[in-house]
Amino acid sequence: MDKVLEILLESEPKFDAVVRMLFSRADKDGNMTIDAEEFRTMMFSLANEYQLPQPTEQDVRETMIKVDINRDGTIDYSEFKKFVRELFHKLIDNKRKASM
Ligand SMILES: [Ca+2]
Ligand SMILES: [Ca+2]
Repeated sequence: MDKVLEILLESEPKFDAVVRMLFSRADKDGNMTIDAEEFRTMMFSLANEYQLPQPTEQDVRETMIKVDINRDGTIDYSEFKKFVRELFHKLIDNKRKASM
């Protein structure tokens, strides 16, 4: 799986396609922003999908604050893209550490 993530990070069009897919999946009401509740749902489903430890409610709140760069209380596409990039880097690092 880490190889797939590395390939995605190397290819901007591929990465963008994945970010778009994740964004539209997280944006349940389709208003092109991810609010706190949508973000929370997404954090839990990502943890399931990538076999990560389930985040706590506090993790979710703290992550939301970090991701919401302009502090308008919602996550827009560019904020989301930065978040996914960091998340993928973190997943790759975790994998590397686990295999050492
Ligand atoms: Ca929304
Ligand atoms: Ca924002």
